[in-house]
Amino acid sequence: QAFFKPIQSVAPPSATSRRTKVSIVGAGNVGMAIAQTILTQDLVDELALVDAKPDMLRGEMLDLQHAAAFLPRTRILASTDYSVTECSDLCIVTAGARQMPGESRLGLVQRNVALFRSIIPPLAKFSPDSVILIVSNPVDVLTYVAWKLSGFPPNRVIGSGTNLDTSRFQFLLADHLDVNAQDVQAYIVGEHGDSSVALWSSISVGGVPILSFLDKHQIPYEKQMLEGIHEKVVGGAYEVINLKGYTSWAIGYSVASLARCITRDQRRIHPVSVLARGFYGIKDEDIFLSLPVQLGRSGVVGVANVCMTDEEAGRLRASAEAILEVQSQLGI
Ligand code: 6V0
Repeated sequence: QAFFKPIQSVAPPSATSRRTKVSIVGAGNVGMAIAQTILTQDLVDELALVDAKPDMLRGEMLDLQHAAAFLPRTRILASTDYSVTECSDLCIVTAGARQMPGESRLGLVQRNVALFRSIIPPLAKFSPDSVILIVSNPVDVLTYVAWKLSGFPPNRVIGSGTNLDTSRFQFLLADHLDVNAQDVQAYIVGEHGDSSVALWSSISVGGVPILSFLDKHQIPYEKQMLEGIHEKVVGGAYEVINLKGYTSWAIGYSVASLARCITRDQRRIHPVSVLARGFYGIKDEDIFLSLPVQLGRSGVVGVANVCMTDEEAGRLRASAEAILEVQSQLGI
């Protein structure tokens, strides 16, 4: 109860206005970068944080709450108890074990699957109508795991996938062509990471299809140069991790852009990890990988029919195989 009322009530506040709530599980480097970007962009009415470390979590919550005078009004909650996430529109998962020295990729995945068994069912229970967005790595396999553990329809379980790889790609292309990255239409699809696929044939800048323009005007370009740009995209995360220990700002903006599209029903196209069965020649397997999809309040609204060359489609299938190899050993 307030000790003094500075405002004299005239009418009760509207009870009918729709409130938007986002929850983030994992308040580490990535989770907090996402939280801070979402707050500064005025995307939600309520933001809930969950982590296994109660003191650090409370510290992060207070630190953000203390910025209230400089931020749009947002209720910030935090708890180790999942009831704090109740009635979320979007649940973002960044909690994850880190690779230990000498540990295989599969070993890491198996530890993360065990972690997800304690995270996904309570999220699904407290927000049965939400969209679940996985960021923890390996993101494609863990999105599949989250889909299985949640019991949600596939349109409501997505992974941040190659949304970040695509942004790195657009940055490098924009730098190379000396244009604004927002004018570069280009996608990286497939696995988030080593076997990702750059869709060179569909790149355009300001409506100019780049490769067919070069071909038409017989301007020579080196395929090696293109491969070099893709290699920089794949190596981008490793480089940042080697230099500063983790990545945070770009993934924060990348996931906030997805949160905006979903909570505001923006229907924009983002390359994110989705159930790929039935698309681009991926036939029988329940695997998640990134395709350019249209996102809205209900999650995945549709999948874009991008024209791929035979080579690009072949690379996408190879990327699917790489994911399936890990996934098939999980026994989930
Ligand atoms: P971090 O800083 O170690 O944060 C992880 C957080 O998870 C910590 O605060 C832990 O306490 C918490 N946590 C661990 N177990 C649990 C649990 N059972 N319940 C609740 N919280 C728990 O790691 P960081 O934030 O740097 O990275 C998080 C994950 O994001 C990792 O898996 C990264 O590999 C992944 N990234 C994914 C990216 C993508 O593009 N998909 C990009 C960057 C990082």
